[in-house]
Amino acid sequence: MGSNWRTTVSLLGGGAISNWLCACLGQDIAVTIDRIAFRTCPLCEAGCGLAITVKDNQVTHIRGDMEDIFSKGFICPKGSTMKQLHYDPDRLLTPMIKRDGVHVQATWDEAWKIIDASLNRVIKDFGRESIGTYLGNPGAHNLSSMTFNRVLLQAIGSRQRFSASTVDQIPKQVSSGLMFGSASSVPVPDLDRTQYLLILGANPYESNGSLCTAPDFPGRIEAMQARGGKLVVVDPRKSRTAEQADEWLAIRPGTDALLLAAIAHTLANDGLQVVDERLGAYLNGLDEIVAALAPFNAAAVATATGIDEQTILRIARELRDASCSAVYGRIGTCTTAFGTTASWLVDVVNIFTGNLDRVGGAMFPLPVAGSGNTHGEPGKGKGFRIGRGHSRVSKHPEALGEYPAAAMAEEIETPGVGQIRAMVVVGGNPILSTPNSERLAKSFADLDFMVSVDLYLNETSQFADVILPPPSQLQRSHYDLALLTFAVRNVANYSEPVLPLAPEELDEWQILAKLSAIVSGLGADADVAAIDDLAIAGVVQSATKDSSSNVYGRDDQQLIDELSRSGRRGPDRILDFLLRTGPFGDGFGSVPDGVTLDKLIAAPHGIDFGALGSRLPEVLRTPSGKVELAPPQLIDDLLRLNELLSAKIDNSQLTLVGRRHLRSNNSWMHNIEVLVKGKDRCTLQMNPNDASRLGVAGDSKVRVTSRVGSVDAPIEITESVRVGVVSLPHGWGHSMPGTKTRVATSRAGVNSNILTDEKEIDPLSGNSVLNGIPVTVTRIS
Ligand SMILES: Nc1nc2c(c(=O)[nH]1)N[C@H]1C(S)=C(S)[C@@H](COP(=O)(O)OP(=O)(O)OC[C@H]3O[C@@H](n4cnc5c(=O)[nH]c(N)nc54)[C@H](O)[C@@H]3O)O[C@H]1N2
Ligand SMILES: Nc1nc2c(c(=O)[nH]1)N[C@H]1C(S)=C(S)[C@@H](COP(=O)(O)OP(=O)(O)OC[C@H]3O[C@@H](n4cnc5c(=O)[nH]c(N)nc54)[C@H](O)[C@@H]3O)O[C@H]1N2
Ligand code: SF4
Ligand SMILES: [Mo]
Repeated sequence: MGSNWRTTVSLLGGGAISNWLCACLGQDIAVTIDRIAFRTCPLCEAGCGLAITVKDNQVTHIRGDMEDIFSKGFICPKGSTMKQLHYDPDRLLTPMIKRDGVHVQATWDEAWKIIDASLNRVIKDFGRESIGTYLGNPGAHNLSSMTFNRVLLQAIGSRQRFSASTVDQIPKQVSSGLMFGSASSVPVPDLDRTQYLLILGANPYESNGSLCTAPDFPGRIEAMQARGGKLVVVDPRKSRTAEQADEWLAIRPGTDALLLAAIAHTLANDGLQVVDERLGAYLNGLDEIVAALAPFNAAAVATATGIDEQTILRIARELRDASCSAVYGRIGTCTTAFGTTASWLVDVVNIFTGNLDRVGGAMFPLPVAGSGNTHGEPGKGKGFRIGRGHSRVSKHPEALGEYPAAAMAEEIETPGVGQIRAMVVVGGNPILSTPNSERLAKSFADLDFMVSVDLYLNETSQFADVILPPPSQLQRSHYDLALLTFAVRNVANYSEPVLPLAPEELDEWQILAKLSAIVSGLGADADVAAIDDLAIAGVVQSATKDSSSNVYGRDDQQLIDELSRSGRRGPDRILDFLLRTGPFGDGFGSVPDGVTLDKLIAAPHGIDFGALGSRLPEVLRTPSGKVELAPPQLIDDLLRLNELLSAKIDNSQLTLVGRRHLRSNNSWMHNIEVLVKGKDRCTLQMNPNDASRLGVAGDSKVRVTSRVGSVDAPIEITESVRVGVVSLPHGWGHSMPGTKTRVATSRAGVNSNILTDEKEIDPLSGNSVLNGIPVTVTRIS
């Protein structure tokens, strides 16, 4: 498979691209260019289009693709660093195996043999439940993982499943599942048309947005303000997004659910006329929720949230009275003890203002491929459940087929049937990303066996007996199967690989398929084609059996043959099927103008299927066919929330929150010099009032201590954090021995998850509490 060079070279003869190139690069450089490849950036959720200049099969430049239908040339400083990432001398190119405690290069054959012997020995001695898995965040941006991680989990056959979801967005998926019947049905703010946006605990000026795919999120916010719209940001820090806001509300960490409950209460108390008019027909449980909200009036929550009564009443009414409005909550609302309840209340407020499923409000995307809410009977379904099983040690309920990442250490440490003896980690760095990292690191050191599929020898993969390196981001095809399901427009972009695989390299899906074959007992020499054929057969079968699918009743083998005629295998073949059977698909001929992978390949800047449209009630998959406003688990959780109202506030207690920086990406892009150079970013931010109370000066180093651990960090005194709040970014702490990330190690910083507490979780979703950690700060002399 090549990349898009033929299309682009022909465009270079004239037209927009060549003009742009000449303007950007100068005529003389432009003429020596071999090709420009177009590729969606997979680093964060924004999915910006990149234009990648390749000379003699070497990437020379990366810029924003001006013609990308969604991002229109926008990129952030990370986008162009796919080049540095690809050429990073520390990136692993061969498997690594641990010999006498040291990682050495190995061949694939050696690696497979060790894995075959060791994993299957653990399975034989202790059973499948003794294999734990942790899937990391980059998998959500990776077509190979999106299509083959599931195959691997099934092949392993253990319930000991963990992922970065439980240190991230799972509360929003659980609340969406309970309300709308599918965890895929997450409403997103209709950014380009809204006139009032209330953001809680998200900082898209640094993060570029999450569960709301919108390249150039900042530009879209500024366009809203330019057309007279208002931005209100709720955040204990004056983040860059808060700086841009028309109003900043410096909330006390962990209390967003109270604020949202009070906003909903105010709207209900005022009469809810809007709901009756527009959404009434689709709602279940309105009376229950209104009754359950009774204790949470604006006056009652003022002290706990730190936001005064009048402000709360005003914001509620502004949301209702705006021509259209949307409430959007992210990390700061999800990674708290009330993550699911806060996520639910976000949508309750959107409903109470009449703005759910409405232009300019919070809307359901209609994803072009692979969404859980575009198949099955429209408008009705089996609904969504949590707690279909419980974790072995602490009995945490299952959510979305996994257990809390916070429970990984105890599951590894605690003897008994089902104790985890071996871990398979795919694209994850839990030693820096999950709570009480020091405990987790100790437990990882005690594993009988571990495999990491990772680009780097880093804090987590250093524990692995075998590390299997996927190719770089530029050497694989791409389609944002996960993130496009949360996009503010219905769009589709496919990218072919920009650079070829080297002869000894395997694509990531081949690695995952081989691991699947090995744990299935097919041996180290197993052929991955058989696993691939099983994977496509499974996907095809579920569609041909689905009476609402455009291929319902068709012959499976005939469809597979048609898909395979192109020579495609692996993720691309599966993607073609998902596109063709999706809401815009060609249905294998039944919809002649419908989309196929070939059509996407012919459109290297993507295809725009338009602005979001109304999807109620078709989007619902609840048994009632209604929006469940008052799921019992969530109504019950309001009792727990009520306790927060009366909790005593200790004004001398400091509370730790996190933050992100535009030039970072969780834990793993700190090995790119251009991104980390400049002044130290891993500082503990503290308000001047707290600093003077504690006697710390601007050049001090301080020790931050929580229930579980302690780290030393330089202080940064700033008005941008609320009094009583300190902030330390996550993803740093690259000083562990045994790693090989030389740039990162030279600017190691400290790991904020040494401070976060694995015992503190949102009981409904199992999500970790990563914000609002009680800490003490002392000066180090
Ligand atoms: N540059 C960059 N971009 C990224 C990432 C990255 O690491 N770096 N990571 C990517 C990933 S995986 C994700 S999930 C997204 C996350 O994207 P966002 O959700 O936008 O995440 P953050 O930038 O961490 O913003 C969270 C905000 O919540 C605030 N906060 C903390 N506690 C509370 C609280 O109790 N209440 C309220 N209201 N606010 C609180 C913090 O101060 C912070 O400003 O970003 C993605 N994009
Ligand atoms: N305190 C605190 N902790 C947090 C957060 C926070 O806000 N505060 N945010 C949380 C969030 S939102 C998230 S998503 C998690 C992230 O948690 P993780 O997913 O565990 O961590 P990442 O830093 O994303 O590390 C990803 C790993 O994947 C590797 N990698 C990169 N690309 C690929 C690839 O294409 N294939 C493979 N196989 N490997 C690859 C990298 O080298 C790295 O080792 O962190 C969470 N942790
Ligand atoms: S905003 Fe995200 S997707 Fe866009 S260039 Fe930056 S890292 Fe890539
Ligand atoms: Mo995340």
